[in-house]
Formats: sequence, structure tokens, C-alpha cells
Amino acid sequence: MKSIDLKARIEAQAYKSYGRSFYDLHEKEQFVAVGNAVMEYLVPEWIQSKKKFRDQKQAYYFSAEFLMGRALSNNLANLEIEKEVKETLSEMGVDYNALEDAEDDAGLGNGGLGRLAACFLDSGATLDYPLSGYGILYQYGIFKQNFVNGFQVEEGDPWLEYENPWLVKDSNDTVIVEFSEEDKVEAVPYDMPIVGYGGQTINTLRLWSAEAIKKFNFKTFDEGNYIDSVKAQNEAETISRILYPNDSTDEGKRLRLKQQYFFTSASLQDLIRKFRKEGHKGFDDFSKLHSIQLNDTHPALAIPELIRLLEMEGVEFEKAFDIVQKTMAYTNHTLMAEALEVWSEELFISVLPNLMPYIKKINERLIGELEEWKVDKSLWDKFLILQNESVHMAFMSIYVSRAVNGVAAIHTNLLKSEVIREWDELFPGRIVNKTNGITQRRWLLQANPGLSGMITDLLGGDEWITDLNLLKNLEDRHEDDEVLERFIGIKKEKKQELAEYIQFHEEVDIDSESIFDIQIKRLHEYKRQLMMAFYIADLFNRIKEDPGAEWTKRTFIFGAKAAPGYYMAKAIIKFINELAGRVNTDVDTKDIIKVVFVENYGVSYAEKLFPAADVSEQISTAGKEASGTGNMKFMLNGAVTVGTMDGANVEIVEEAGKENNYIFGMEVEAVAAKRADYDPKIPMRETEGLGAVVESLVDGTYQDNGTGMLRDLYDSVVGRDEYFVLEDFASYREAQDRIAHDYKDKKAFYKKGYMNMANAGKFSSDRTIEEYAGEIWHISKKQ
Ligand code: B1H
Repeated sequence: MKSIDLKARIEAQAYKSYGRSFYDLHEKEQFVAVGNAVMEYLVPEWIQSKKKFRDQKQAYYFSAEFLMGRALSNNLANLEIEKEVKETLSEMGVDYNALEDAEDDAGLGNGGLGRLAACFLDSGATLDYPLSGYGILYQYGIFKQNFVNGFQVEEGDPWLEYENPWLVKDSNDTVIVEFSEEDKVEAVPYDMPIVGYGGQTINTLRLWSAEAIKKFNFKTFDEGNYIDSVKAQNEAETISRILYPNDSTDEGKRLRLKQQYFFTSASLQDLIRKFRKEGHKGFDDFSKLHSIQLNDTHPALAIPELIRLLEMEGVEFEKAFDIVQKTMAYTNHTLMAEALEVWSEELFISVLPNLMPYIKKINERLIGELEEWKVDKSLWDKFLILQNESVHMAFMSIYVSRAVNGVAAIHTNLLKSEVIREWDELFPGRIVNKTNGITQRRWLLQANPGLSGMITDLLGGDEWITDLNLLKNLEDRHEDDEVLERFIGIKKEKKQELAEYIQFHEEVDIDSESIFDIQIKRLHEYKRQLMMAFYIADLFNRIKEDPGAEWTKRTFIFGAKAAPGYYMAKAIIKFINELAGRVNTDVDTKDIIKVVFVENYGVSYAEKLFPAADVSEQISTAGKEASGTGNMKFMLNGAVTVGTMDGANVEIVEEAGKENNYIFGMEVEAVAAKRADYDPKIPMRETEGLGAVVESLVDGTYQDNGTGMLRDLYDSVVGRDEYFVLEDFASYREAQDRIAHDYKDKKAFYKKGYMNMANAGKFSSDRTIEEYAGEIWHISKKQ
């Protein structure tokens, strides 16, 4: 793109959108003008991309969440026009960083599950695969988090308040979603371009917005009709109003069920319409041309809905079942019982009366097979979709799909050996593993230009941007002093940048010479943010006893949102904020350790945090974290992991070596064994320092403003300690102390981080997508 051309385009966009000169716009408006100019540039390529995949099999990622974050820098980088655009903008007197910050995050997801969907789309387009996303255009994304007196307070996230340059409405493709005879809405599609690196392929994320059906008749309306029609509009729009802010818990609410049906039905109608428009007679070829990936069970209503739609097209049930089963694949993201979706039959029938008969038919077909294969009746509760007056979404998803996958090796093994063992026996080979991944374009190339530059220099080229395994070639340079010093210098720079950012946003002074030890993820008891807090509290006590000793300087950083209804998670936030207040102001400790809980952690904040980390906290109770993906982002940016043998941590240390990480705690088998006869009071009594820390929750050291939260927190660990915080504390403390010790020899310490970076190749989502494409979707590339 010629820069003259670009400047003119941006200026023209300003006139068109705002009727003012670009130079008189505020930053948000300037961002829109620049975004629109970029769209104008990429649209012709987008149209080409849509054409090139015609007549071949395509894959569709159905997901209730797409945690996209910002798009401007991503699009510029992937179109490879970042440099020119930045130069042009600088000539125009625009501060690029401020412009970038003016873009609201597309926060249409909760955490790892939603961000995974976003990374997958990036990899799909980059690898030139026909992979589209289908989801919901929530008017409000994940809530904004504020801290008031250390408590989390939520605020809405109206991310579409300003014009969004990346979304294009396609009214021609509007469909009607019918919940029941009386309850119907319009689903209006908005398309977002997914630009692959190199710009060869631009795929589409199609997000549905709910609107009332427009049959407003001006001739006949009286006041009653008028009021009713506005009311109907409101009710319809409620469906796509807001993202449910739970991560790993099933809300089981009526509106949530409506959302799920809304976007799956709309997406399937879209596919069927396109299929017929292409001239296909009958549906024999449907599964040969479509693969649908269900991102957890949230879109699993696509199963009965597609059977229903096919029947409406004249396909009989058995045939429809066969087509649907060949089309669908299901990803399981959790072993946690509270996340498994189970709808009460009563609620289900009241929201989706037309769909229930199909669920019944599927269940009856399953019963027929269980009988035929003589499965013992005592085991049927491991299979039945309809039991205890409820609909079991996971069972339906396993039954009616060609493949079921877990998201890390250990997770898949636990699925096969425990959680759904009976299914594995019934359908051997159906359950497979697809270890998660992350896109190096966002998480290294854009987030960490310094490290990217160094890697490109050392490798003599930038092919790693689309082939992350090349990083392995950096491994043998770890003894090279010059390389290591450059690596350390880059980390230092990123730490300084983060320190400034935190000073500005959190008003806490942190020392970039200290260890940056970071835990960023959703707040959940199983992730054990509390264990890290206990370590800090213990360290505080130790420093107080001997303030003059040679303590390693450390900065402990947390970032986490708690689901608004998750009381214990909110108590943990309050505790950590109280702890931070104490540690950061005490004369003996404030120059040695600092604690920061960053407000409103999200994708854009993450892009600043991962590159600045020395230590990555991955400390979940073994067997609880299906995979984790933040762990991979830290690794790629050269941090060491302090972690349990859980989720993808297992594969991370397999790649990078145990000697380069800090592994501690009980493994899955030990956790299971311990559960039988666990008394948290024993480790509390026997672990040095621990008793005092736990007691400090209730002895007046910290305030909870009369809420009783800290007492409840105390009871949760001393009483049951379901997540074995106290049991694992001793080995965690030992690992943490070792980190402080090792950091004294910086070169030796950073060598470990460097080795992690060099061995991160496996964790590119490009590798994951190649596996899905080859082994589940059976789709091929086209340049
Ligand atoms: C993951 C969820 C999840 N697992 C229910 N399950 C939700 C469940 O709104 N809901 O009802 C939302 C999210 N999210 C995460 O998926 C796992 O905990 C991570 O370990 C994993 O890395 C990630 C991606 O696979």
C-alpha cells in the first residue's frame, strides 16, 4: 500500500465517518478512520478468499466465545504493512501507541477456551485452510473489573459503543431462529475478517446479532401494537446482549440456553442455504463438504438442530443421524463436574419444545445400541443423554460426533481412563488428543518485537513466524554469552516497560531488577492463586524476622477476574489486595518485595505481561487444569515455569526439560490417594511458617470490612481444603525459595528461560490446527 494512498484513504474515512478533518478527531475516532482505511485495503483480498475455497470441504468452528482482543496491530502485522502504516501515521502526527490503545478489546470470551478459539482462527488463516468461526455478537463482552477497597466490582463492557471498523453487517444473510411458534427472532450476521499472516488467506468470523422480526405495520398499529412491538424488539435483543461471565461453571439459565440455540441454529441455516445455493441435490454430500467443531458443549444443540433441519429438507432420521455424526466433532475442555452442562428437561422443553423430540430420538437410538451390544444396565448412567429428568450435553456430543478430543495429553488420558472410560470402550478410537497451542504472531511477533528481532537475527530469517519448530535451532546457542546477554537485555527492557505501565495504571512502584513472578488467569480455587498469596505472606513474615539478610528482590503480579457470583474467588481477590497493601507499605519489606494485583486483566494487558515475566505460575491442583495456554505464552517469551504436573505443564517440561523449570507438588495419582484420608490440619501444623499465615486470615492482621470473607476463606482451607493448598504448600515453598536462590546467578537463571523459549515450538497453534485439519476435519490448504 503506497503511503500517499494510505494517507488519503485515512483522511477520506475521517470525512466520511465524522464529517470532520482527521486531525480534529479524538483518538477513538482516529482509530476508526485508520481501521476503516485498512478494511478498504483488505476487502478485495477477502472477497478473493471466499471464492477460492468454493467446492472444497471447509471447517467451521462453532463457539460461544471468541476472545479476540484488539485487531489493528494484528491485521497490520499479518498484512505485513505495519511499518508503512506506522511511518505514514507518524508523518501525520499520530502517536501509534495511543491509537492502538484507543481500540476496545473484543472481549467475547471468558478465558482460555475463548482465547483458544481466537488463536485457532489466526492459525487456520495463516496456514491457508478454509476455517471459519461462528459465534454470537454480544453487545457486552466480559465485564470490566474495578477494585473498590480491594473488592472486585463489575462494570459493563459496551465495546461496540463506537463504530467498529472490523465488523461488516450482511443483512442479506439474515435468518429467522424459531424457538417456538410464538417465539422467533431474526439473526443478523456481522462478519469479521481473519487475516492470515502474509495476507494470502482472509477467513471469516461470523457473529450473529439478535433482532426482532420486522413486520411493523404502520397502517394498522394502534398504541398497543406500538408498545408491544418495541417490547418485542427489546426481548429479542436481550438474546445477544451479554456474555455469561463464568469460566468453568455451568450457569444453567434460560437465557443461556436461548443463546446457544440462537447461534447454532442460525449458523446451520446459513450452511444449508449456501449448500443448496451451490446446486447440491439432496444431502448426501453434506458431511463431505462440512466439518463442524463444537468448542465444548456450548454449541452442542447443533446436533439435534441439524437433524431437525435435515428432516425438514426431507431426509429421514437414520440418514440425518449419519450425516450429523460424520459432520460433528467435539472438544472437551474440562474434567470439572461443575462445568458439565446438564439442562433440566422442564427448562429445555419450555425454551425449545420443537427440539426435545429429536433429543428423545437420539437417546432412544443410543438405548437400542446399548441393548444390541449388551452393555450392562448398571452402566447405562454413564451413557444416557436423558436421565434424572435432565439432558446431558456431553453424552450427546460424544455419541453424535466423529471425534472427541481432550486438550492436553494428561487431560485426554484422564478422559479415557476415568471420566468417560465407558465411552472409550464402546467406541475405541473416537477419543483423541489435540494438545492446545497459541499463535506466535500475536504472542511473540507483536507482543515482543525485541525478542522477535533477536530470533530473526539468530536464525538468519523470519520463517519461524509460520514455523515455530525452527526455534529449536536456537537451543545450542545457550552457552553463547553474547546471545544470553542480548536475551537478558530484552527481558530487562520489557520489565521496565511493564513497570512504567503498572506505575501509571496501578500506581505501584516496582523494581525492574527484581524477579517478575506472574500469575495471570481467571480466578478459581483450583488454580490456587491463594497458595501463591500464602507464600508471599510467609515470605513477609520471614523478612520481618531478619530484614537485614540478603533477600532476593521480587515482584509478585496477579491478574484475574472472578465470576461475579463466585464468592470464594472474590474473597481471594480481597485477601490478595489486603496483602499487597501490607507488603507494599511495610518499612522492612517494601524495598524487597512488592505485590500488584492488576485491575481488569484481559488480552491487551496480557500482551504487556507475558513478555516481562521471569517466572510463570502454573500451580493448579494436579488433574484440574485441562491444559492451560498462558503457560505456553510465558514459555515462548522466555520465562521459567513454577508448576505442578498438570495440563500442558507436563508437555512443557517434557520439551524444555525439568532442570529448566520448577516442578513441585503432588501428581494426579497422589492427589487421588490423598483425597481418601486428608486432614489439612496436619500440613498446617507441620509446614514451617504455614500455621501463622493461615491464622493471619482471622487474627485481625487483615481486614475484610465486616464481610466475613476472610473467615470463610480460612474455613475453606482449614476445613476441607478441597484443592490441597496446604498439602502442596511445603513443596511449593521449596521451589519458590530455589527460584530466589537461583536468580542470584542471573546468567544461569536466564539460561533456563532461554531454553524454554527455544523449546516452545510444539506449542504453536499452527501445529494444533495441522492436527485438527489432517486428523479430524480432513480439509486441505489452498494458497
Ligand atoms: C476451560 C471452560 C469453560 N475449560 C464453561 N472449560 C464455561 C467452561 O461459560 N461457561 O459455562 C466457560 C469456559 N474453560 C479452559 O479451556 C480450561 O480450564 C483450560 O485448562 C484450557 O486451557 C482452556 C482451553 O482448552
